[in-house]
Amino acid sequence: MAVEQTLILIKPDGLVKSLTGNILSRLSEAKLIIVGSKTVRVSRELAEKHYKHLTGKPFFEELIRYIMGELHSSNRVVAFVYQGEDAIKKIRDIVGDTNPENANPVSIRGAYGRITTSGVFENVVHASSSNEDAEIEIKLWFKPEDLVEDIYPTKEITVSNKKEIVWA
Ligand code: DAT
Ligand code: MG
Repeated sequence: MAVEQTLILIKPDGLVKSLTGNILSRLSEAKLIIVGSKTVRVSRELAEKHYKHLTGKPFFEELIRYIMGELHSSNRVVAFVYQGEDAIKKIRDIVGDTNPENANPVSIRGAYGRITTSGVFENVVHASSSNEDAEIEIKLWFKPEDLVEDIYPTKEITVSNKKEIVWA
């Protein structure tokens, strides 16, 4: 079995329901290591890139509003990169089925997810579903310097006239 990386997001419903600790406890059963973590404000651009594969679906706009926190007055998610043997499947098993009504009741989505009356799957967490998706998603949410391991090739570039915010 190969060492893999996977992106986990604690979505706005997970945060407003104060489930971070519970979710991390469940995920720790996979015995993987965390190589990056951050709290991220989710812009529409980031949301649309993350869910690019679902563009055109009838639920797309609500899904974007959900991940942006517009359904929960919380414009952030907490993102993690987990690494280890067979990480993607191990995490997906703990996370459960996409539809929280179908998810195993002991999975995170089965225990804490719900479907709203307007049909949004509020399923608490995101987890990458393949190596290809994991690479695209990790590169979207994290910069190389945010991770404590060099998991993908990097290059050095020189950016001039770039404004940067530093501590005052
Ligand atoms: P997953 O998050 O399990 O990888 P996905 O990538 O197919 O599932 O879809 C991304 C999100 O879109 C999912 O977490 C919830 C939402 N979604 C998917 N199918 C849906 C549907 N039929 N109705 C409402 N929301 C849906
Ligand atoms: Mg997916």
